[in-house]
This record gives sequence, C-alpha cells and structure tokens, in this order.
Amino acid sequence: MKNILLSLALTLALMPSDGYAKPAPPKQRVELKHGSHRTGMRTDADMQQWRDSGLGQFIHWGVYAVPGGHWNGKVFGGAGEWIRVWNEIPHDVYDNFYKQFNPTEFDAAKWAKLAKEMGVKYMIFTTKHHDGFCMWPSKYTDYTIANSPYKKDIVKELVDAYTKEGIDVHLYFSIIDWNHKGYMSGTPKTPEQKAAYEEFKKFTRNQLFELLEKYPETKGLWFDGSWDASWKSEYAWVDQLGQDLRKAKPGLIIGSRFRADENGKRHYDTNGDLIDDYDQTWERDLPETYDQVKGVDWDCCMTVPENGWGYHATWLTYAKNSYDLIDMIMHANSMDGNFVLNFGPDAKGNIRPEETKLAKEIGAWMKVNGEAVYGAHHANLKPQGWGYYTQKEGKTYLSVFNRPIDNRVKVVLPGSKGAPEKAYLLDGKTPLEILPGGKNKRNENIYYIAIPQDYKTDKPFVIVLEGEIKGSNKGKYQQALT
Ligand code: JFZ
Repeated sequence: MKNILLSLALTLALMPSDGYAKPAPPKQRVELKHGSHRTGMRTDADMQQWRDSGLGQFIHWGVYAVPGGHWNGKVFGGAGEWIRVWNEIPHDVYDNFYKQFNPTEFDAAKWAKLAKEMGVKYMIFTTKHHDGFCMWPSKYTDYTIANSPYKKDIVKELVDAYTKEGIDVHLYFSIIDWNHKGYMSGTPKTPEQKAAYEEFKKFTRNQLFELLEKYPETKGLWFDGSWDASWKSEYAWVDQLGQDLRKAKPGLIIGSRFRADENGKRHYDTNGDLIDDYDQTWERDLPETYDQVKGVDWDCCMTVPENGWGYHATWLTYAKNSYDLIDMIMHANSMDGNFVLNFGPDAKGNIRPEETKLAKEIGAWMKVNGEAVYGAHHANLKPQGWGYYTQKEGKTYLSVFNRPIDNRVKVVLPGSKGAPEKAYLLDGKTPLEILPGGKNKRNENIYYIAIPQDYKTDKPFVIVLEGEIKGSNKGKYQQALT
C-alpha cells in the first residue's frame, strides 16, 4: 500500500503542474511572437470535419501492456502506462519488455470494425508514449516494434485498417521520451546537457516528419508531455517545428498541448488566445457550463476507469458504464466538444471484453441517435434538467437522460420567434405532441413535448424538434472569426 501511494505521488509529481485554469486575458494585449497565430476558429474543410465528428476513439497501446499494471505479484496503483516510474520495477526490466511484446492475436481490421460499429469518426493512436517505445519502425532509434518479436509495423496496420473503414487517424506523440539519452525534463544547464538536448530535439523533429511521411493519411498530431521546462524553453524552435509540420501536411490538426508561448504559457497564450487548433485541456473532465468554453474547438478524452490509459489487468476503481459514457458524449457535444473514449488493449492484441461491450452498447445507441451528435453543435438554449440540447440545420435535438415523471419534456425558448413545428423520437420516428406551456415572466415561450406513457426504454432517448428555433448557433463561427 505504501508503495502504491509512493508511486502515485511520484506519478503526480511528474505530471504537469501548471493546471488547467484558463487565464483571464490581460487588460492590455501584449505583442507575442510565439503566441496564437490565428484569430478565431479554423474554417477549412479538414477542421470542419474534425469539429463535426462528435465521437472519437483513443488507443493507448505499447509495451506497458506486457506487465499490465502487475509486477512480481504486486499491483501498481497508478495508470498502467506509467508503471515504469514505480519503484517496484527496475528500469532495465521495463526497458526489456519489448522483447516479449508479441501481440499474435492483434487484428487491426477487427479493431477498426469495432470502432466503426461504435460510431467513431476518428481514432488517436499512441505511436510513442513516455517510455519512448515506437510502435512503428522508426529509423532514428532501435527501440521500436521492428526489434520486438512481432516485427510488423503496427502504426501502418492501424492506419490502413481505420482508413479503410472511413475513420480518420490522428497520431499521439509524446514529447517525453524516457528512452532517449538526450531527453531531460528540466532545462539543460551544462554544455554537455545542452548538446544532448539538441540531439533530442533533432531526433524528435525527425520522428515527426518520418510519421507524416510514412502515414500520409494522418489528419492530426495529438501531442503529450509538453509541460516539461526543457520543451517550454524551446518555444521558438517548437513554434517553427509546428509551422514546418503544417507546411509538410496542409490541413494538419494540432491541439493546444504542443507548445508554449515566450512566457511559458500553455494552451492559452499570454493574451488568453488559444494556441493551435483546439483546446486539449478537457482531459477526463467536462465543462460544467458553456461559459467555460472559450469560443474554441475542444476535445474531452476519457478513460473507462477513473484514470489509466494503457492496459491494466486489474481496474482498481469504478469503471464507467455505457450510460455514463453516452451522457458524456452528449454533454461534450452540447458544448461543442468532441468526446474521445480511450481503449487500452492487452499485450496479445485484444481489446478487453469490458471495452468491447462498451463500444457495442455505445454503437447501438449511436445507430439510432447519432444524428444528434454528428455535425450537431451547441444550441444556445437554456439547459433543462432532463438532459442536453444539440442543434443543426433547422433541427434541435433533446437528449433525454432524466425522463420527467409526468412524461412532459420542458423546452424554454427565448423571444417571440422560434416555435417548434414538429416533434418526434429518433427511436422509431414516433411523432410527439407539442403542448403549449405559456410564457414565463421573462417573456420566454414554454413548450412541453409529450412522451407517450407507453414508450418504454431503459436508455436515454432523443427528441427532434423541427423548426427554426432561436438560439441556433448559425453564425457563431463567423462571429468567432472577427
Ligand atoms: C497524459 C499522459 O501522461 C497519460 O499517460 C495519457 O497518455 C494522457 C492522455 O496524457 O496524462 C496527462 C496529461 C496532462 C494532465 C493529466 C494527465 N494534466 O495536465 O492534467
């Protein structure tokens, strides 16, 4: 127990400490060379496709799947992919796990089919996590899949299989690399350290271009580990690297966890403007109110257990069920974010049964109700206790998680304009009655949508309202451009 606590403390100590609080913009804007390079959201087709995705899949897979959170009869209390920091396990033991990494049951097509069934539009794959092990045969290091008994290029297998299913692929890449001699988390001080870190920078840059070259289908890079003081102090070089990557791959999508500005500010620069294309700070967390979303694109990546991304044979905490996750999908989408669910396959190459079950259950729900997710965005209507609004093209979606006891779903619409013309359930397209509810003191119009008493379901369900309903987010992106 003491060891578990110790390693937990260690894990936390190694994690970013600058928190996720969005800075209040300064009263006076300052001139920045390496802050945000764009005002407002990206409006190009690649970004629009990402924005309309709604649901994504994260896959954390690497040699940490070999111990799977266990070593020497003891259980690691932290995230499976962080087991190398555990005192119980010597580094040289961990660094030799790749010799046992032979996922003979891995079938990329099977994973991609499951993802398709779940209804995800894109997938993020860990090409290299903090341990430095490359899931592709990088020519810049020997610590790669090519030197494992498996030998084959896992990144390629996945890129091909997912692309075939029409699912976009984004590549996760850790700036932290515990395997590279020149890597350090603090700023290099001595000439030797500086020279070593220069080597590491070159190596990192080479690997990134290698990935884009080898996997031209790549839609985006999902960076991680950029909280290191060393990386932050290289803000000018990192900024240039980002621009060069974008040049090499027009349309490339990069989130806010890549670089800092010249004052060490991450995610949002000194002026409070988002750095790069979308806000990556909603990790295992969702905004409580829409105000917390700073008018930017964002994603929420989520683990099934409380924490832990890579395979851990023993989940020690509560594991979310599909109801919890569907709630989060709608929560994120109602606030303009993409929801990305993590999977941690085992060392044989199998997606664990718990996760397979969740993917299928989510998929079954998305099949009926996906219209409320794909291409649907924030509706700018007052949230009600029954659930979440999303909206697109003259349709407003009410995802009902808490069915009112009187079977009337309340809708409060501002102003005089915007009455719902038609209502129906996405489930079976059952038409629903719209009952007038008068006006409140704020002069808002109230409607009740009647759910038939005999409509039985044990799942959340979606009501569609047709009609031009005020609160539509049309024009919002345009506004953001100013
Ligand atoms: C990082 C990794 O350390 C982790 O293993 C996983 O890959 C996850 C997706 O990303 O974990 C983080 C990163 C940032 C914070 C917390 C966990 N943070 O800033 O709070």
